[in-house]
Amino acid sequence: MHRVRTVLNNLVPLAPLIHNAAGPERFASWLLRSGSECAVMVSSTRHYNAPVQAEPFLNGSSSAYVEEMYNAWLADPKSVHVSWDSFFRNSAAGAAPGQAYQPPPSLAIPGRNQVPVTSLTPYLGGSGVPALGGQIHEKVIDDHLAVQAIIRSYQARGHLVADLDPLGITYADLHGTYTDRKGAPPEQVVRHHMLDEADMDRVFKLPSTTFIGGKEKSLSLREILQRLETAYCRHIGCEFMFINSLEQCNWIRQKLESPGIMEMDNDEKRLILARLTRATGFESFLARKWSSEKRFGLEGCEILIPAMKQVIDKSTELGVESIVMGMPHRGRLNVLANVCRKPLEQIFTQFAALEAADDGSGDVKYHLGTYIERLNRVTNKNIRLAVVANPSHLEAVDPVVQGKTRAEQFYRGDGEGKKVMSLLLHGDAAFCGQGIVYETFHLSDLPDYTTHGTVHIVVNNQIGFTTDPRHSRSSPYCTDVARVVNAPIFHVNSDDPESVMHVCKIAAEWRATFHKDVVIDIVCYRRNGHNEIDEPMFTQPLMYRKIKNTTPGLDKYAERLIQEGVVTPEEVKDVKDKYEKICEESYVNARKETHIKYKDWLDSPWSGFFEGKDPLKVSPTGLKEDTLVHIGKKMSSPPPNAAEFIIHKGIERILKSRMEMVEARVVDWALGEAMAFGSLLKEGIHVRLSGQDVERGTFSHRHHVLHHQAVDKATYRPLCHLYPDQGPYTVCNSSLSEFGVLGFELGYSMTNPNALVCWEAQFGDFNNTAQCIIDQFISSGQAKWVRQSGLVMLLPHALEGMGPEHSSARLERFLQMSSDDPDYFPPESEEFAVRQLHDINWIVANCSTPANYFHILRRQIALPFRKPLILMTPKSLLRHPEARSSFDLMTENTEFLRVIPEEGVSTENPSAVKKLVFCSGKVYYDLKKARNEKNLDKDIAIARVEQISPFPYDLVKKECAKYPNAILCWAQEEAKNQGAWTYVQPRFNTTLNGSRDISYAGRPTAASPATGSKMQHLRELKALLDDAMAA
Ligand SMILES: Cc1ncc(C[n+]2csc(CCOP(=O)(O)OP(=O)(O)O)c2C)c(N)n1
Ligand SMILES: [Mg+2]
Repeated sequence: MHRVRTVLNNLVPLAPLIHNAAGPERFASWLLRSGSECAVMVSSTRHYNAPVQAEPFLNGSSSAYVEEMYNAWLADPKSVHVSWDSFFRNSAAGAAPGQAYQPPPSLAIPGRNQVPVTSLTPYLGGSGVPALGGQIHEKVIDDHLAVQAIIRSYQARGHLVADLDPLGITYADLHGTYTDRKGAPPEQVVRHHMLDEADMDRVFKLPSTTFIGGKEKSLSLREILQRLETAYCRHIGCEFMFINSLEQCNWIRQKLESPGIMEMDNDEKRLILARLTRATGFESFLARKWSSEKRFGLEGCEILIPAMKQVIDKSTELGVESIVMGMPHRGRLNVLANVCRKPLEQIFTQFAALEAADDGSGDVKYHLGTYIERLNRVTNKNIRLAVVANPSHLEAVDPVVQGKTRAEQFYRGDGEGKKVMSLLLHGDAAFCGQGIVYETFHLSDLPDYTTHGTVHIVVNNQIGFTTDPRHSRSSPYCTDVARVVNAPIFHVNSDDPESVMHVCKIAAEWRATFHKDVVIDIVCYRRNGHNEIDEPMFTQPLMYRKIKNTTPGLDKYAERLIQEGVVTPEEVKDVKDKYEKICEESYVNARKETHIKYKDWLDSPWSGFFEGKDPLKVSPTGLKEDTLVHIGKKMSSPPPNAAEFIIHKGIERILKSRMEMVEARVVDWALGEAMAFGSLLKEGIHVRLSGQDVERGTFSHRHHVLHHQAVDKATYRPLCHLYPDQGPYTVCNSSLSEFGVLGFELGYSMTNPNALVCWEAQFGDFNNTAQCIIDQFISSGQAKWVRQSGLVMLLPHALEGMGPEHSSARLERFLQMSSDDPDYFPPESEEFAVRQLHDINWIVANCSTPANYFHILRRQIALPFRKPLILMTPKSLLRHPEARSSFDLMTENTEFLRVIPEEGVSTENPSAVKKLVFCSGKVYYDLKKARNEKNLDKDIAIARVEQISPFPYDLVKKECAKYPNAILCWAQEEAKNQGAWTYVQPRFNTTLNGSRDISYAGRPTAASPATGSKMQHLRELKALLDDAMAA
């Protein structure tokens, strides 16, 4: 809240200047406050000062029209006819009488709530403004225009002087110093206005753009100003006039301006007090019992709890049944206790140093998630609340929450978001500092990503750790990022609980009405340091001196309600004591616990999924040939209404070649993928493929959406029309975001285990802009939060002479984060493979055939548990004539091959084989070609490690044993410090147990993933192939 002065300096208010001999006046100063205290004061830059009486059209009822025109012109000069534009411009520039006029368009019929200026004549008596012969004096018009502009000023900029900050340091600008300016808005807010005290009791017609009149169509200027001050300049500051929809602007005006709109009955007030008491009591209880524990308490913003409950109550009342929440550390335990009503025992046991009863590494208490189904006592409806577990990385959970919400809406058939909604909480510093917030906002209105409106609440304690807003943002408000999606933003003073409740109610109603995002910015403070053992006076001495002298919000509100006679002091105490007793009892029970259970903190339970399943049994992934043929043909056929649906000639060719493949019983990469997706759809599994340009495929190979060449938006998605009762298929081009979209898909994958959710990077290397989702959620999510995900990351990867970028998906990083032990060869058994998969954090693979790609995708669903799959995918192999697979490798009794052994002539006499080369991915085809060219087919065997992690120790051992006299080599196209080498080397050593060595053939170490020179690329490739083929 340190931004007001800066903003006001930049204000360009639009009120007309009306001449007055007394000179410019600040009228709010003579109305509402004394001395220099003033409300919005406008410095006019546009002068509507042509002597309008000289204009022949400015008389009678046309004045109302002119008034509307002028108002519209002020808002946007292009919104009016050019003749009006030129008239107002000329007039503002001071054109001589009669000169500004150009013939206007025909007069419009006066709209609802419009009153001809002539009808005001009776009101004008006292003000000495005569109406002569049916013609209104120009002052009447000017004064009405002025009043209208004033109203608009309040609506647009009233928030700048609203009393929003409980500390009263609001009025320091971003680069100023802290001073006690409470109640004293800056002098710079000047309205050069020529209406004077004598005008205050004149009555003005109200325009249709305000609701301050209630049923009244006109009010005195004094009353107008009073009501505008009440609506816009007290404890609520609303930014909404940038919203492009008139309907939405009017909706908000009505919610803020209607007389008496904020009135509450005593029961409502008592409810707020009770909730505030619990929120405050919870923190002070923890502070007393565990004074030296970090908990990131809510002190200074306890109102958050009643606020969230208000949003939930109202939303439930409006039909919502499930709320998915994401939030940072601040106040999280309080939210779990008092919003979700998580048993206090479970929270308190987290403070004791107890053993965990289940597997996993767990997480600190203020990161854990939760899931609760309970009765909402206010609305008497059942409601599901989930708080999604999150890492320390602020805001990273935002897109995850959105994905989870979207998935829940999808499975419930809630296409408009009426039943499921998301609620996101933010800190002020993180909300404006983290780019993921922007990425998440940009998903909010995309057809395949929208959650139909999110309520955002910012705990704006005016500090981030030790940094105050003067050093943490350049925007006036911490919430400005929300303006990009036209979300209304309600700033509200945390010390006025009723105002907070009012904006929460509006926010819930806004979401239910328009299904768009909305932001509540609770301006508050942080009573303690960043955490409870942190000293804030080191860095914010003035602010914290102020905080020390600030009465806690609960005490202020209790006092107020006592004064109003709503409660007695005894009642206040009673509510406090009761909650204290509840906490004490839970504390006693918690002390009896001997273990903590991570499962108590699961945010996405998959009820029924694991029950009755053999945890080590994988269903078959091979298919009946009929199914392959059926899907293959569908993927090769034009839309059923082919006669009307014009497809591109190139697509016709692709479909034809697909059909030829089906007839020849082979698949290429794209067809193999379609077989995997299609067959899962046949089994009722939902498949979702999301990422940049995935519909066509970056490399123009997929074509899952065919476009009518003559009709906009007419498309055909073959995979949606395979079987009448198939699972739903979603393929969607995403916004150009990785962090946001990958997070979203991860969230989507959390809702239902029976779905194949895939995210594809445009090129694999772009995954690094989503690194936080990879590190914090995908690789470690299960260990920290006992939450599984079968998300598939498709990462185009291979060095093909395209330069440093677009070559490497950074396979080495994924492998480095794999959790299997390089020194441990697990016991060999029938279940070797599935046990390994069960125990690892994720699967990393680099397939070289379409059949293997097909199987590994299907295996994601065939597994009795879920693991993320990180898949390096090819580029040139998409069209490589050898990178095709026969149906024979996909039919029943076939499966994913973790290692593809050599199948060529060298297998005829394995003991004569001189060298066994292991490799992975596309380089196999280069090696094979080089071997053939060098006539070494009998001498060298090549084995492909398709699943790199978990490492197929058993199969690698078998391959090595097959060629007892061969030297062993690992060949890769990546640099030595990249690719799989550093991962496989120790694992080969473990496999071989010191009996044989394995050498390296590949590029030398490098800082960059690939050269930018084609020539250099080819030279390097030749060298590595020579090396791999050398004896
Ligand atoms: C991405 C990220 N960077 C840095 C941090 C370290 N950190 C933890 S809390 C915090 C300050 C957060 O300030 P704000 O968002 O205003 O929340 P508050 O603690 O004030 O409630 C910082 C910098 C983090 N958790 N995440
Ligand atoms: Mg903060």
